[in-house]
Amino acid sequence: MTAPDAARDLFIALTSHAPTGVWSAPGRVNLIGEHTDYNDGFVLPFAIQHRTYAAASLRDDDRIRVASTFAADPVQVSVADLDTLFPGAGAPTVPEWSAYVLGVAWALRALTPDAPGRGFDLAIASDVPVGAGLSSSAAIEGATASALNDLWALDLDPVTLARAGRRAENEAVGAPTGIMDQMASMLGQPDAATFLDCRTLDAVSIPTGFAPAGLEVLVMDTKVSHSHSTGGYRERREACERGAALMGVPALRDLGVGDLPRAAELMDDVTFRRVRHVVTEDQRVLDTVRMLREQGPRAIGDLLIASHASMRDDFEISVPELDLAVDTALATGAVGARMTGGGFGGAAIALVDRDRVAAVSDAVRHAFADAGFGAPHLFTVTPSEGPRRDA
Ligand code: GAF
Repeated sequence: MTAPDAARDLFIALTSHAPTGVWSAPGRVNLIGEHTDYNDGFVLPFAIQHRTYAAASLRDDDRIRVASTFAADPVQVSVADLDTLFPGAGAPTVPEWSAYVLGVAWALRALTPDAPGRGFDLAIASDVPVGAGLSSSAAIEGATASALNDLWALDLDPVTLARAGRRAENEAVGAPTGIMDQMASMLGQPDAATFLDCRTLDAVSIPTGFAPAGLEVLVMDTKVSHSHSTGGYRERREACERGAALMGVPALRDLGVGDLPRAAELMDDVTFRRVRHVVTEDQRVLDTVRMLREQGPRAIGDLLIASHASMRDDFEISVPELDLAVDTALATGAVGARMTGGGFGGAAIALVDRDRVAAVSDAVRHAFADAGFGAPHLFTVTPSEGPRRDA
């Protein structure tokens, strides 16, 4: 069954009637610019064809019922509960999948306190792989925000909806993430990546040119699961904040590669390497945008490779499975490859000639089997559109 049908069927099982509509939002792949978003820096993600669907209707009372194919039981609260459900950053008080939905409802209510928020029923189904670093959570947030924006007649713009999604993630779920994933999902366009300045939230659509160049983006999901509400992500963020404070700047965005020698003198080795990753990664995003514009996607391979090395050696967020996927793809002729997303598991991407996708995929499968790793999930993605109403 397709995900939109699953969302609709689940909605009918929950309510015994058809939904008013079905809304969807995509997951994302980050082409380059990792852990730069919460440093006010640059990112270049694109929305993918995998989407999360929310079938929804308003109710006549103030109850909220949310159901998901991820979970056996629906969650019920009242609209009034939203005001007290998420007191601020910390452990969620509802099951995690529902905190993404209820957190968005809460953030939208906080943004529009005078709007007459009403109860709703909402059922979620998704074909975005969960735990793969492809922003299944931002897709839930985007689908929910789009549904409520229409049902509650809020008329909010995509950037405001993205901010509400991020607020849900930070304060309802308790994951200290940046704004990249929500913006990537909200601003997705076919055949283009979103070049985002995470300080100003200025976004420019950059044609990727993958298809005309005969290239595919192969996702290599290691199936090593990760979570950004726990340890490593938060620690990396704190190291970046420490580095910025030692350099006397508001955020690492304010440093350039020319500042690195001074940074090396001022901080311990670990903090310095975290800073060096972010500063050089910001530069790689700018270089990638320039290369895409001037020479096309074949020219960005070395930047992707350098990005992976920086995450592996300086930021230390890769895992052996990600390194093996990247190394194997490159050894089998990929133009470039790197892990994508927050790290500590999840997926890597490889930019591969269309007629080499099968060979690279076979090589990665064999390398994983030889290393005794679990089988990876391999599939190609294309830059795709942002949220939409499907029915
Ligand atoms: C995760 C976060 F949600 C993003 O905000 C970003 O920091 C990313 O990790 C790393 O680039 O996806």
